[in-house]
Amino acid sequence: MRSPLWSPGARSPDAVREDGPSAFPQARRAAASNLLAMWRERFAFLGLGSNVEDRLDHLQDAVDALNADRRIRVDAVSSVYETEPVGGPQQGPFLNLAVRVATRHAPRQLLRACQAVEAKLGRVRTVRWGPRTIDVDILLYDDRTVRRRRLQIPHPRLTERAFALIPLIEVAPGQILPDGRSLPAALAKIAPIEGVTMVGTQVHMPSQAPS
Ligand code: A4P
Ligand code: MG
Repeated sequence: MRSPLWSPGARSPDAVREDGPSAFPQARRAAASNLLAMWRERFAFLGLGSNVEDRLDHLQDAVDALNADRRIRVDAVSSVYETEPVGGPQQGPFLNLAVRVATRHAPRQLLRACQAVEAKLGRVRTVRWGPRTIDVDILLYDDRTVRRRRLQIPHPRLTERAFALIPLIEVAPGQILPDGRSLPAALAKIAPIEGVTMVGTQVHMPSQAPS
């Protein structure tokens, strides 16, 4: 039986529980944690390369897979460049690009996320610098320097490589290297540039629609 105090216009005891005094701090806590999460977002710059099978498809799939990680949001995608292989065995030309991501991963977690994308796309490591379905490298993470055995940021060979620097400059135009140099200044050091050609086709920003 309903309590004699209940009337159609009155709030049910359930309603009091749903939006009563205890729900308010919960909503505030959720909003605060969202704000904190956004506050913790950092920009990082990744270099992607592929030189086997359908290279453009691999790049697109990798960009989509990165964005599917809930702690990574792909924020900008550079043009695609066809590039002569640097180092390694004799192999076919690469397609390279760079992306800017907003991420809530710390650097080492971001490396793991990049390697998970490589694994998802079927990358098998045979020879160092050898042919690959996809390579995802962390080029820069905010303005941080990381010197660990398994992770160096900036990427240790970034400033030697036009195939990494040229797309990076597109998505990180004002970025300064931890040593204070601008990216164009680093590129000028390795001029003249050969073996890097912008191709007409593009990799698209991941669809914002939920998959
Ligand atoms: N590692 C350390 N720092 C990083 C970082 N900032 N980002 C370690 C990603 N990985 C980093 O990488 C080997 C190890 O590097 C990882 O286990 C990680 O702990 P890998 O991807 O397994 O192997 P890899 O890519 O063959 O070796 P490496 O030394 O990363 O090669 P690079 O320097 O990435 O060069 N030519 C053209 N035109 N385009 C290319 O994209 N890529 C390479 C690979 C060679 N030549 C190329 C291209
Ligand atoms: Mg690599």
